[in-house]
Amino acid sequence: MKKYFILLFILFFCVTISKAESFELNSKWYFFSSQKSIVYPAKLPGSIYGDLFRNKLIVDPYLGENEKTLKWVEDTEWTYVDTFLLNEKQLLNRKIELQLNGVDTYASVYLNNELLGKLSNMFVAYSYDVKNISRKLNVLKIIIHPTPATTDSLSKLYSYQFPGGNRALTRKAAFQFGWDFAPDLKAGGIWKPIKIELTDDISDVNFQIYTVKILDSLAVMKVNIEFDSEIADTMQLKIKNVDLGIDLVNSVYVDKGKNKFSFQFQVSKPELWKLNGSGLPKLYEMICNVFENSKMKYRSVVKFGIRKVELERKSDHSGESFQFVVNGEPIFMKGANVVPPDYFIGEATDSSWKAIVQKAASLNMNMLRVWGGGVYPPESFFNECDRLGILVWQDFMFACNMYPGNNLFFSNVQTEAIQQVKRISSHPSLALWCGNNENIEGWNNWGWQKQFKYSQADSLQLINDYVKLFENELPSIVYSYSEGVSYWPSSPSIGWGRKESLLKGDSHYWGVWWGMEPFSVYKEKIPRFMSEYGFQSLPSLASIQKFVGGGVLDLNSLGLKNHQKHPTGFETIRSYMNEDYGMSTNLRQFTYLSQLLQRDALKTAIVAHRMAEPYTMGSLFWQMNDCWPSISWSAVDYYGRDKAATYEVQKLFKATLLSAEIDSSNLISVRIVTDSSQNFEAMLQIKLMDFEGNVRWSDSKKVIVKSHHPFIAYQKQFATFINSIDTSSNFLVVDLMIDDEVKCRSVVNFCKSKNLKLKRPAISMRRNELGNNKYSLELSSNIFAKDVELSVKNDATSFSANYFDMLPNEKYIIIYTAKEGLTPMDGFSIHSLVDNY
Ligand code: BMA
Repeated sequence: MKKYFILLFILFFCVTISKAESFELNSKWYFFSSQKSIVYPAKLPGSIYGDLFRNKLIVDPYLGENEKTLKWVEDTEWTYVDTFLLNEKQLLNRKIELQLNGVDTYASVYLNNELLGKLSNMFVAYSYDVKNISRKLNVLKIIIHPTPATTDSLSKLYSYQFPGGNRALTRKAAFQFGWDFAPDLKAGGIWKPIKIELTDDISDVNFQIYTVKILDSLAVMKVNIEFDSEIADTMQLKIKNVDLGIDLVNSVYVDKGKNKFSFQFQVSKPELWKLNGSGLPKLYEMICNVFENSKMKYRSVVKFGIRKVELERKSDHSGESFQFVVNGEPIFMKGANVVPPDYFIGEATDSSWKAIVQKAASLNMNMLRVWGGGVYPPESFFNECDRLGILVWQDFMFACNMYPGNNLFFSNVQTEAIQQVKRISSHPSLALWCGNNENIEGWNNWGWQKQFKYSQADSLQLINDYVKLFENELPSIVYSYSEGVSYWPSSPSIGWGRKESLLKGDSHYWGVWWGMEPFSVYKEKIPRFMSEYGFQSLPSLASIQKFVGGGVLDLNSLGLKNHQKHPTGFETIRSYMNEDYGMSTNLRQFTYLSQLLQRDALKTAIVAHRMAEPYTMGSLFWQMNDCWPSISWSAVDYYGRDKAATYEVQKLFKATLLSAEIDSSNLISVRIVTDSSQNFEAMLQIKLMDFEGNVRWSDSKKVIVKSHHPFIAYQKQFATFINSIDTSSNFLVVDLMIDDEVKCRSVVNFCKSKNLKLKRPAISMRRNELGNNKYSLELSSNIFAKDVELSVKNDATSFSANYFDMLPNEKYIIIYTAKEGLTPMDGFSIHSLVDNY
């Protein structure tokens, strides 16, 4: 097959547009269970549980213990039916395509009583040419078969059990089989739109633009255009962007069947796509048209950014680096892990996906990792990442398991991977494809071989299948369809119990939480890139009230307990709490203190990671969001309410970070790191104060803060001071000042919070209305107030700062925005740590 290009620079004239017509089948759907004949309206996209709940056929699965009564739904067969009309003109189209973009998971699809196919992968878009069976009135029927029964029967094909159970056998989101932050209700549904596409000639154009290289004032870009053609002919491929002055036409010979064309173009003085915190993520739009004799056959528009992102791994004296180099500069990645925003994934809206990205940007993050136990996010998520300058670490959807390697499974996965890689890869936000979450860590460290009594032959088979998929097939798909995007086989590459995990690769450090180690261990376990670590907390009381589902609201409430899916979750929180904050006796206290603990854990870790730059080049905590109302590691709960950690993370991920700490020999060290590209001069001011505000000692020092260069800005041996003061009622405050303004602050207590001799502060407040539902609060406390929590009824407000320490007689201005339609100060309250003792 010979393809030839003639590069012409001509302006097009006189075009006839015959763009493919497409429409979604999203109305008039109804559904029923195979045992019952009553039909009910269904919503598409959606979920079986969602439809049952909307029709008042089941109780709310997210409420209290309801989950436990609803398992029958996953064992039932459900049928979805839609009727749609095609007019005579539409029926004349040469091709009528039915596209099923996401069905979860095992399903049989019938159009006008003809079986089109059997579906077995929720991550694959299936399409069928239905020209020959289409009529004016069409009936589309999708039968969704129960997952448990299907995977049970599949398991008979294997002589061994898979470590994560039967979920290994199916291409359904792993977390739907129950996870330590999710319920266990496997029924799926039609989770993505179903469309009819009517076309005359070219059925599909996959149009991608990549950055080949960026030179001083020039960027070289590459265009890939791929499509199926029903005819062989000479055609013109045209790309156009007025702002960039690009108007190129390639004349090509198109074969019947699959065609792929590539060519390059240049952009002079490009405005680069930059990361949140590093500049503006400039996006361009390119129009791609395909013409045959001046007749437009297809039109596609792609947004692209001019940027280079590479995962760089180079041997060094300690092991191997692991850093993302963006437009030639290594950048420290600040971010979190993302789970699907709804357990019933078809119920997740575009705005819920976008909200995750918007939150990340507001928390000064520049990377999100999409965890491999969930789903590949929709376009809305990637578009928002493109728009806000957030890089995406994208796992393939495999987690904490070993997977089969037989032909049927393998080819199913190949289709999935090719489709997803093609769909996602040209987004400027995509930084990395990663094979799986914790599969190789599990295989090497979790004792599966013994637990599942694998013979040598079984083990060999399992690991060979692993290598075949994650070390051969997936990287070769990424290489073929995702130009310039790096691939990493498994996150993490080495388990957290092994010292090599700190020398190379990425690390999931779970010694804190799973290993019950103190938070201070984060300071010792410094890896090259920390892609997971975290600590659980309870969501706010307003959220708990919403999901517990009646009864007495306390720690023993069964409705509350059902939302804690970690086997030792409450005990683990309690044990850390006793250590640092002391016992708590009621739910309110437990909630507040659990949030402080989570904040402390993330603070210790993030400071340690950022101060270790460039040895460590990333810190992604577990986990950004929730898939249901849950007691989990999330920073933002299912209802979108922030936790104490959220506010802290926002400070910790700011460009400049200041940290003051006292070690066991009473040495005070003040460290600073900045992501700012400019060095700057600032003043350090250090004060030792008692809780009444008397300054016992102070010092100051001029410092030069160098870009990306963490350093010890101040150090002092404090042993003599410590011996002469009451450590439980004095504290140190360190401010980084520029032009007399405090830019960063660190408050150091000399003993654990539970041992502080806190007194009840009198906090005064003045409120000013700023308009647009915004208010400013001017707060002041007569004495030191620790971990001040501002709240309103239903948490109907977001505050510019919360869970902060107040120095005696200092003014604090907090801006808050009341949620629309809610009385701003309704139920306003101020608590601080002392109220809990
Ligand atoms: C990590 C994740 C998840 C899990 C989390 C908390 O390892 O990969 O599997 O939910 O730990 O236990």
